[in-house]
Amino acid sequence: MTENHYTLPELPYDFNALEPVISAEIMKLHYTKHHQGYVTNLNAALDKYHDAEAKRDPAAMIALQSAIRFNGGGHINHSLFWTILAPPQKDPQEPKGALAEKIQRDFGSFDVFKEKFSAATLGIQGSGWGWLGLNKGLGRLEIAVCANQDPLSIQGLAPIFGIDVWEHAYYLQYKNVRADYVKACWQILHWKAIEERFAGVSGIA
Ligand code: MN3
Repeated sequence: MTENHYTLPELPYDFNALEPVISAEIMKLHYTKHHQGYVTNLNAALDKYHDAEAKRDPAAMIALQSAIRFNGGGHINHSLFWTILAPPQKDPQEPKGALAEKIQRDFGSFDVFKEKFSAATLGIQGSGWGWLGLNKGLGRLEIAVCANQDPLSIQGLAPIFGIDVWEHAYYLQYKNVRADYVKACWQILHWKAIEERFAGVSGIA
């Protein structure tokens, strides 16, 4: 069944590319240990799931669901995360075009959005992710938080960008000060890539 196995996506930059905001040490561990772990464990859980399915063993299939949710979510979230980050810019960057207009319409201004997103993300108890997502039904952007590795899609939102606030994402550098990490992350958001995600998800360019 190896032909169906997930693999670690290529990191679009070097481990040190996001310094000084995220150290090369954190990036290397995050990508080669944590993300790789989700991929390895997802593949193992899916192999067992396929066996259980072939044996028509629903109890075994149900028992595997939490591993698939956790590791599958971890793979989905990190695969997206690497693509929405870019080397820090000297000047503060903001989204442009259709995404900028939509943020202004749905939150009042970019600054208000930034404040609300940061507050929600900082407020996550334990491990999780802060997200900007598109509610396609209502046609509006929403800020949401997910526990553990739950993907945003289970809340009915299409992910535009997210910030990983698991301690593995910042502790080696920021210790317990999640607020400093989240604040610094605004310097490494790859707005062009995020604008493209928004255009792809919303159909608005
Ligand atoms: Mn992580």
